[in-house]
Amino acid sequence: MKFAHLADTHLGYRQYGLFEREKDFYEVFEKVIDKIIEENVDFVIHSGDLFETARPSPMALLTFQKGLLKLKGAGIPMYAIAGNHDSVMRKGSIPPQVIFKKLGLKVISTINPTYMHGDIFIAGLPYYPASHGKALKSKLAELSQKATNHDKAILVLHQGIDKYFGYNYELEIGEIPDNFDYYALGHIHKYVNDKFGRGRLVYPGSSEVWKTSELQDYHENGKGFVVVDFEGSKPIVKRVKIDIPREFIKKTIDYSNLEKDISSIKDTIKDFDKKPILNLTINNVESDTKGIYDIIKEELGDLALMIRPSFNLAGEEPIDVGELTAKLGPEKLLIMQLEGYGNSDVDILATDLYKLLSKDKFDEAREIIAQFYDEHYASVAEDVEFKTEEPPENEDVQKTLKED
Ligand SMILES: [Mn+2]
Repeated sequence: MKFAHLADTHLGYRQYGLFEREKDFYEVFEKVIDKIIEENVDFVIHSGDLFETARPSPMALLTFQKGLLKLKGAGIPMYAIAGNHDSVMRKGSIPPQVIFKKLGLKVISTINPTYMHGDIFIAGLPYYPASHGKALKSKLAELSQKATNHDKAILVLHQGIDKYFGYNYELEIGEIPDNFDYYALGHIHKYVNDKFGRGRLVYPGSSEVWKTSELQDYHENGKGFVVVDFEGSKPIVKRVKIDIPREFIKKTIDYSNLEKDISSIKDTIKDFDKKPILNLTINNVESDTKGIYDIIKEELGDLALMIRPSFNLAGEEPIDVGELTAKLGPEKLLIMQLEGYGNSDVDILATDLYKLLSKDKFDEAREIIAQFYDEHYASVAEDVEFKTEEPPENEDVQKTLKED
């Protein structure tokens, strides 16, 4: 018995506001599906953040549908939970994964937290925010209790664990039940493969570079998924790397050597199949940063998908790109600045607000803020209700969740 485990595919993510980057994420997902079929596994587990948002675009939905049907054609079912990106923490809301139940997707939810695959017990939960830690821990205790009846058990979660994620975690390693053989985690975008419980705990990492801070892990571990051999007494985990479609190039150049350094970068990237993302640091800049940016753009602009420069003035502490990037235009600049936030819903909110407010449309601006608040933070106001962990009131929703 073999299975594939992947997570954090973030379909629909438009990095830097570029459609090319959105397509890169789709392309890598298609490669993952093909590779999974090649690996001849019995089933697949997706540990959340399948989509970038809880309201994916038709193209993101279709990309997943195509992959799911391909797996189905090969006789490989998929089990999936919702992550923090593809769920809305609101009573009665359902994640986009539910759309695909009729196509065979086995959604692991609070209503349907367990499945049997042959004699393998598969249990899991969707993402729980730290504010619902109590509910999460009591659900985990229930699942752990049920796992005692089975020889082989898998726990599927989309959570940060303190041991691997220094900040913003929802669980401490000691709070995770230790009677499972494999822990199929999602949420942390770097690759983690650790000994835990009766076997292994794995974060396969994101399938594409979702944030530039993931580059170091990408260069060390690559991006991809894992194949788990579940035959023996201990699971055997094999890392399967998938090439991402486009390179990220990071270079430091010196102002005094500008021409030579630029032409060496030109030589490096001129034959690339796909234009790379160029992260450039220019040291010892005297003044005219705009002039330098113009030269870089002139020389490298056609060879790179995006150039992200930062300038360090001679004899001074590093400075931000500042007014220089203003020539990119306010919308692109906004999205670049928000990259660290890593949430394209916020990108959309910011650019929509920019458009409305620059035309003094205050009422419409207020309305989209209220809508955003409702969708992302209303759970805080409904905390008490959510904590009771009752199924959603709406009967239709309940029926959808219960159906197989
Ligand atoms: Mn994620």
